[in-house]
Amino acid sequence: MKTDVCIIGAGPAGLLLGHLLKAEGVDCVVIERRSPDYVLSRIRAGVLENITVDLMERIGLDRRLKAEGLVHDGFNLADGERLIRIDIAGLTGQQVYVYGQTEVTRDLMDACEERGLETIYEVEDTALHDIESDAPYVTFDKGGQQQRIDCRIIVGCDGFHGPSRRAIPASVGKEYMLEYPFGWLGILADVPPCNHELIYANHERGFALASMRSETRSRYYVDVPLTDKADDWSDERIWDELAIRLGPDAAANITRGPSIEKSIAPLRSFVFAPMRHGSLMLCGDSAHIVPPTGAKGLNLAASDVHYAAEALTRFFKASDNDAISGYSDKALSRVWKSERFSWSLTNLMHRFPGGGDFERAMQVAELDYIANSRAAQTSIAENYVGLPV
Ligand code: RFL
Ligand code: PHB
Repeated sequence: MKTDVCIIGAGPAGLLLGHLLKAEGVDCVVIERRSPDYVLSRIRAGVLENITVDLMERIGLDRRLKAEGLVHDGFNLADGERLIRIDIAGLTGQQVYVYGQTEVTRDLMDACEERGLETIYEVEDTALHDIESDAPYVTFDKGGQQQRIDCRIIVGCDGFHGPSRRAIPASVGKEYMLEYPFGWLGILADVPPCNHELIYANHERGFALASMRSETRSRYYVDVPLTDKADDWSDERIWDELAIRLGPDAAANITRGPSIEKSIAPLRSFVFAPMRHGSLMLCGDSAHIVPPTGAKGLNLAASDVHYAAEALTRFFKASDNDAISGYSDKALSRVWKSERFSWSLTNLMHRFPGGGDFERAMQVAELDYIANSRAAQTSIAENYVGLPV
């Protein structure tokens, strides 16, 4: 098989890029290790920045998002005593959409056939070849048969564990990694949210987040030691813990119900640079991970895809070679700013094992500063809605 761009991974980054390239008339094929149902079963992000909404709009796949997504004008930081509301609409003139990553992926997946975006699911043993040449290719197994896709550019949208990043020689790339000493236990339940806006809480027993997917579906998180297993946490235990950590006002409004999903995700900050080597470009989690505090992961994947689609369109439609060589610096400049925001909000809102009185006093001082400073709230708000691309 031959195409211009071979995209590895049909998560949000891969499918979004595929649709954007198709719309520009750039030929591409997407390959994916899992089945469509498996991809849709992964419960992940819930808050969409403008860049993600804009891209869905640009490819004409924003109908359901606009109809069913919840528009949020603000969110809250709880410090054990009060709710500090960050009025993102008032401070930035922008809003965010609460609409699950699963739904974004479903909308992108459903449009593939109609738009002629070829996506090959359930491939095995994906391998990248000759990425330092102008004629790279990808091999994989499908149904027991080896296949090969020849292309001009490979884009690795294959997440943190995929093969693309690893195809770049160690002598060329640098990894920046920070692992946090806790994970987030997430629970999804068909109950109304306890508050109409998100609440991120820093309580002496640990972090909690009250989020949602709709008026009738809630998503909650608590931080837990990395040694805990999801089975250690009965639904009752999670609801009890949320009621304490989120504070009495939110607790009074919590509706309990059976979990329909429960899992623990480790928290890490990770950046791989450069995000392009030869004929290989990286987008999304294949190149970077943020801790979920601040909801940047999916949105950062979308901004990479924005830069990559622009570069690839200029390359294929206007023979502009500089577009591709400039991709990494452009994308990384925004990546590092999102990394900074996610890292600083994680540090502000979590109790770290071994954290002493000084660290805690710094959190108290910072939360008090935020509560009383419009400048501090504006800084948080403009990062939360997403920095310009
Ligand atoms: P994805 O979504 O991981 O998609 C990568 C796709 O590549 C496929 N793949 C391969 N395909 C072919 N051949 C191979 N050898 C392959 N190896 C892998 C995978 O099957 C998959 O379909 O990456 P992408 O598209 O870059 O999108 C990024 C977002 O998914 C990610 O940033 C966020 O979901 C991060 N994240 C969260 N972000 C938030 O903003 N809020 C959250 O609450 C939140 N929760 C999460 C998360 C990420 C998690 N992971 C990765 C473990 C919870 C979890 C559990
Ligand atoms: C979610 O709804 O899953 C969610 C929301 C905000 C975050 C992280 C996750 O910061």
